Amino acid sequence: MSIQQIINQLKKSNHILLASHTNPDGDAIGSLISLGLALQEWKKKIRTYNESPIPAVYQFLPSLHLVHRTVGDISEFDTAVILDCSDLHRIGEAASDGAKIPAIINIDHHSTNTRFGNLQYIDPNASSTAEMVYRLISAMENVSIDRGMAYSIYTGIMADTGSFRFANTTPEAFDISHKMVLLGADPHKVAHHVYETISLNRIKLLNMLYDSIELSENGRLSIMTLTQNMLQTTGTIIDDVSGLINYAKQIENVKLAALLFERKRSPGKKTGSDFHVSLRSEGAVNVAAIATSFGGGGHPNAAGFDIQATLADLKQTIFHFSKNL
Ligand SMILES: [Mn+2]
Repeated sequence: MSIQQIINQLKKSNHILLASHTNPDGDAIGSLISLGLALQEWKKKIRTYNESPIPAVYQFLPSLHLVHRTVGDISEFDTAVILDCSDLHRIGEAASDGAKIPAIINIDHHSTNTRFGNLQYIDPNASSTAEMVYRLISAMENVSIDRGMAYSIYTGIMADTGSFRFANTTPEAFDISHKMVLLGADPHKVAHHVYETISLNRIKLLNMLYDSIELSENGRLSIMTLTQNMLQTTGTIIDDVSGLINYAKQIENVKLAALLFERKRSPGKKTGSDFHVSLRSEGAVNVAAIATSFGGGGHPNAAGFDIQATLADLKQTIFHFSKNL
């Protein structure tokens, strides 16, 4: 699928819905805003959508007011662009209605992408969806990347590469970031907002999260647990799960880290709660394969899935994977 085919579709579209995954990270937000701004340059009628609140650390991004938490009347859209989602369902509750939009463009860098939609632009070698959006915008006539787009693209790449530390930190990631800095994105400002601003309540939550860490017998698997009770006690809302799990992964000798996030507490103890499980690994340990076996997806070293279980059962299931490490 060529970028040009996507550009042709966008050109003939009148009303475009742009959406990225729930519980958005920097890449989901950055790619959403930057492409939205570029399409506005084309004088297209757009609606940028994300079901979840934007995490506090990303509130500094220019043009964040563009992002709505409702889709509005779905029949008004002739085209949808789905960003950073391995599956259409990742956009949340709007997915079933969204599937009815006549043209669906799927732009993503997850190797587990299900290739949904009418037009796909999938590149597992891209550092981030923001990098792919950069390539797309660069190919759009009469659009020049302004400061707002530069901030969004830079933040997307920085977030998905873990500040240029992860294995997806490619020459292209640096090259595009360099260009974005020249166009006005201030790396210190981004880092300050994303990493150096933290509330006391958040510190208290981190304290509980550290305390929740358990190691497998061989010390190679770590589990961190985040419950609704912890959020309530500390008065925090969950925004960036992807950032939290790194604490469990940093532990010496740990090859696989899991964050068990209790999304919704179940009323009855027997049925368990709704959990989102985030997985991170080192080297050859493929967590995308584990996540896929539970109906989820992701990258070889960063993946996740949803499951309904009791916390005790879920821990046992996850600890089982330590035997192969
Ligand atoms: Mn991404």
